[in-house]
Amino acid sequence: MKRWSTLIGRVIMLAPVRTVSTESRRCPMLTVQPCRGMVDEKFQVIIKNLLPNQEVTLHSLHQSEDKDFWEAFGHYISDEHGTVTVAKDESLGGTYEGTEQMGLLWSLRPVPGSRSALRLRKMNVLTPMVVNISVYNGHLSQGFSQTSALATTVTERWYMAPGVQRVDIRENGVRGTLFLPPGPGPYPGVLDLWGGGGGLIEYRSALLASHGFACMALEYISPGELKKTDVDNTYFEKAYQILQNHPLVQKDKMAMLGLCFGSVITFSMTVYSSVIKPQCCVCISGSHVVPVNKCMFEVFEDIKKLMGKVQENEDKHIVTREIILPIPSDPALKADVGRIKCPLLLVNGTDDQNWATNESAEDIKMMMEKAGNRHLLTVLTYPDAGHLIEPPYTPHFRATNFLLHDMKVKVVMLWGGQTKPHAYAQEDSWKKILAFFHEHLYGSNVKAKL
Ligand SMILES: *[C@@H]1O[C@H](CO)[C@@H](O)[C@H](O)[C@H]1NC(C)=O
Ligand SMILES: *[C@@H]1O[C@H](CO)[C@@H](O)[C@H](O)[C@H]1NC(C)=O
Ligand SMILES: CC(=O)N[C@H]1CO[C@H](CO)[C@@H](O)[C@@H]1O
Repeated sequence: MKRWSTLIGRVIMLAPVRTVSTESRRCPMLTVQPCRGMVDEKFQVIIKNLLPNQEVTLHSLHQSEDKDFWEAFGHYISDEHGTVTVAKDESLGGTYEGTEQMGLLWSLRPVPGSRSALRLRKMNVLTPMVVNISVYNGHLSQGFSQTSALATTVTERWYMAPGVQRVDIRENGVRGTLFLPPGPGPYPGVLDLWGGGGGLIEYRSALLASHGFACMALEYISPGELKKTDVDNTYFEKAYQILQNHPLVQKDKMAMLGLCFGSVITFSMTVYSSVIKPQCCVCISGSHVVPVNKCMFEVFEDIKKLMGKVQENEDKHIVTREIILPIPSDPALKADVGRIKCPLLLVNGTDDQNWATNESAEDIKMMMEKAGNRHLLTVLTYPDAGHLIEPPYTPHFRATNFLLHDMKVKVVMLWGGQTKPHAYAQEDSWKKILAFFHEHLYGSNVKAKL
């Protein structure tokens, strides 16, 4: 008896399904390939089995290590076969528009109602960035969490390739993390410096190790505190030597990479140090003004004196690009880049609101021209890119919270840039940075693997 009634129940429940439109027989198929990949690797997102000309929204969702939710989305219309191919089809609206294969990542932003002025940064590179990609019926712009998706795929984005080793460095007072590519080596070495925000930021080094470079992320400003006894020139020299003397590093294939304040140090060390003699340097959003012949504490004291030149825009965001303007003509106030003896790659964005990188690049070019080493300089200029030119597909942050060192003041710093051109700058410059390192450290013109 029981079996029969169950069966009848089933038949009744199934019956209407047979008679309704074809729509309910369709089960959209969403694929993301590779679903586990490197952060600088493109993925292919394809939706199949939709109705022809069906409006759908592709949505990405990420929960950061700080537990904030970030999302991006694009509006699509399927083709006559019921397919959407993100690499070929246009997003008609959303957080990005146009044919943008990686828009679901570079246009990520905090979901409405989040804390303000956030920046997304991966602190633990031993775990991947997890991004859920979903497809929704219709063109939605909000309410994703209350709507059920037609399909979802969980993707992983890694900074550390399989086999890359992460080594803590606490030696001679130096604080850093070394990333070693898989295999016996030896490898060229890259010393990697981030900017004035301080802390130990590992993700770019992990990614460079994934591309075959022994890369050391160096902490040189402890967040929130600077002491007179802190870091001076010898600190960077010690760090450079630790990397250079590592058994898996090729002593005569060394490079420095800096962003913002890290660039200031790169210029200064390359020009003045008798220990730091790299084969090439990359400076992103940097300047040769503010020579670091002083300890970090004194440099920040100097910068504080320039605070009168700091501006606030209508949104109360801090704009610091003016503080080194006009570029001083007094050679004592800037690193003498005419003495640089190795190839130098500068990366700048024309909408940098944090540092006068436009003008610095011009001045560097002039100084090198005069000194006869202009042939060593390559400048990549990106229209409408901001200050924070990071690895590919990192979301664009126009303004974020920032702690002014030693003043214990939290401000919102304006970095600048427009999202789409900034994303382009990140993708293009990364390829060229890798190619530059390959050329000058591996001695070949091997196209960087991307
Ligand atoms: C992503 O999807 C997985 C599997 O469904 C789920 O466990 C996880 O909570 C989702 N992540 C977010 C941020 O919603
Ligand atoms: C940088 O230079 C370009 C071209 O000269 C200019 O349009 C742009 O406004 C400059 N950027 C800033 C932030 O001043
Ligand atoms: C040295 C150099 O090429 N500097 C460039 C930096 O960006 C501005 C804005 O596009 C250019 O005008 C400069 O030539």
